[in-house]
Amino acid sequence: MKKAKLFFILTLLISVSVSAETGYDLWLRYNLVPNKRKLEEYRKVLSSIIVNGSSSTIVAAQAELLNGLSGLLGKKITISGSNTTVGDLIIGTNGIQPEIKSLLKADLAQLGSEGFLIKTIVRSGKNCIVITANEDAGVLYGSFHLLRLIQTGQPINNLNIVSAPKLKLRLLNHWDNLNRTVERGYAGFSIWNWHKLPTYMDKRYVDYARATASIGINGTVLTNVNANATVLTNPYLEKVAALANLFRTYGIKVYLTARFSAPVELGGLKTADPLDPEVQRWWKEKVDEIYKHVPDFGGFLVKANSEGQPGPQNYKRTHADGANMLADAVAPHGGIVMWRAFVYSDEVPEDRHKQAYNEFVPLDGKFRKNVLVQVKNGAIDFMPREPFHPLFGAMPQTQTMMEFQVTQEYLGQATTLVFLAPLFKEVLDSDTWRNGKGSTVGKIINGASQQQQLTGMAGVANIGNDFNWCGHPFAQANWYALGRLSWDASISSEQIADEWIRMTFSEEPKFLEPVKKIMLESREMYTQYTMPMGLHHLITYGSHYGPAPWVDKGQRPDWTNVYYHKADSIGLGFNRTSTGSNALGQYATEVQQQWGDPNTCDEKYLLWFHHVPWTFKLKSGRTLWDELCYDYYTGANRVKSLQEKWNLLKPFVDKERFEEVKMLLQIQYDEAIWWRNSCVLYFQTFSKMPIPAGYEKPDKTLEYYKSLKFPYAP
Ligand code: GCW
Repeated sequence: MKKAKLFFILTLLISVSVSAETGYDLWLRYNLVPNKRKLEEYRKVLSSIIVNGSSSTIVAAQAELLNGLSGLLGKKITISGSNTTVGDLIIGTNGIQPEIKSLLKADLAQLGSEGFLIKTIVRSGKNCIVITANEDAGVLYGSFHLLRLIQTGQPINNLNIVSAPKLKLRLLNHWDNLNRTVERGYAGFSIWNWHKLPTYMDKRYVDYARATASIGINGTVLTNVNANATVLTNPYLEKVAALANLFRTYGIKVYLTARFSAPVELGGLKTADPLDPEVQRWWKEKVDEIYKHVPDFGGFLVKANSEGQPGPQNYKRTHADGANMLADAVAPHGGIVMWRAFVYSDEVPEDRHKQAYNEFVPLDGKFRKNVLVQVKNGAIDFMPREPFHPLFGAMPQTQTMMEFQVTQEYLGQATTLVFLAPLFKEVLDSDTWRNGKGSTVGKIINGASQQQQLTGMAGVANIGNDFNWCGHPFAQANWYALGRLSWDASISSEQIADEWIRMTFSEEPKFLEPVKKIMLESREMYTQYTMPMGLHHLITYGSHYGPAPWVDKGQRPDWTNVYYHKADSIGLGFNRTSTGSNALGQYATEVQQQWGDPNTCDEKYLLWFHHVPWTFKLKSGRTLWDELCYDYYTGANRVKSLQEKWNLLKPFVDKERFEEVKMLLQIQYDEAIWWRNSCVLYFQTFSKMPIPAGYEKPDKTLEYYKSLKFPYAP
């Protein structure tokens, strides 16, 4: 009795001590370090900063440290110029005293242009921390890293950190339109206020840049790949320049999407044929104009001849012809072209899975040095789980880069808690076997298993003008994860979750540990009740919100769902083996062996690669039909227990975010039941088998689920 009372009072005390939060500050909250012992330690180590240099980047690093440290340590931090010789923290590049520089010479040599060094050294008998780099951006990254160490409760007494990014291009791709709608955006409207730019600079731009730089992202593609040529006109280039000027400070380069038909639409030419000299001249002049506005413009991202976008094939030219024409235009300025491999045609009666490979492999070796082919993680389209894209490693003479989707188009949009680091890592760690065992996708794209001068990873952003940026409070973790993994793909999902929770919510173990578990299992959970055993593409037509396995009509067959699940009286799944579409044949032999036999294929890909009879026995001993029901019911039940787990965490989280997540979990649960019931009822019309005993029967009919309409889903 007494104990219970004490617990109640303690709970109350903790809950009043957590202050109101909107989520706007993301992982850069800089609240007072809650652990008294650690706080004392940090306070002892840090009181003053010596700042060398006055570039805007160094000034930004200084501002971040000042703001961050004074918040975290709850004390005033003094800043002095480089003429002071003794301080607790020394930051800078060139201005750093020569004797310190020579001490760190060997480390500096490993850093490249963006890496950083954080080291404890002794100066005049006193310990001090140095953050240095070869370029100022490195100092900014290092400053964020030091803050992260404190935010996550790490010791900072004896630091020796040498960190350099493994990939050169670490980008966000915004699918943002000029009218501020965001394609597949679930967090409000675009943060780019094109109408008010360039004169009105929203404070959000600075906070976006801070958050983005804090996780090592160094580029942003501002506009949708379904491109609008207007962004290439002078008034818009002025707006782009304003953003680029701001982002430069944070080491972030600006890129644009190029609409392939722009020479016709803007230039009044009769053609956009990439081999036409007039067209080439138009692009060269356009590019020169862009560089006048943005001298360090990064280059173009292009979606061509895909889903109705114009491209070189309109003129019987290849993707290489198109990419190279643009590459030649940007090359003199040091720009690059990222040419997307997300192509498939409804005129080709071939499994959509195979089309990108079929189109691109013959072009291997034909792209210019400043071109990267940007490949989605899987061959269909950002499903909750896909085997890695067969193009990785299949173009040894071509630089390929990764495209992940951070926005949760097929993963419950902004009403579902899904932590994506495990998805990203699953793909990066997949072995392509292209150059023998261990040539993982991660090593292909970082140039370790295949020669690549340019390397990169992009994530389709989940950012909008919602107060908390990403719609769902936990969706922020996916933006965070993309950045951390693009810097270093070897970081574990667990570490990323751990850091993010500590920085975004709390270090309290009673909160941290359960939330980490929730995050780490969230993607498996979602996959279990939306794409069991690799069953894919069952979403509503157009909005991609919720289940609709019955969709059998659409603008093109591969936009329907029956195309993918192939349910019939015999069984379920897409036969992609040699007796079917043989998409499997596009992988290395070892991979084919891994997935080729339904009896040995990893069950998470079973229905991705095989059409399997309803009576087929799974490892669990259950038949396919029973296993399907098991997955739908178990997955949905897991959401229920997720709700229960979250409810127990109330004492450790601010009221605002607690309630927000609680409400969203209720939506997620309702959606899980919707997935379960509609899919089980629908597939039952083929299996003709009963829902196994012990499972509650759906309370609504299949007709009811089929009748649901969502005309205003985002
Ligand atoms: O995932 C699909 C989306 C489209 C998107 C396309 C692409 C930008 O449904 O909205 O268009 O992929 O990646 O190009």
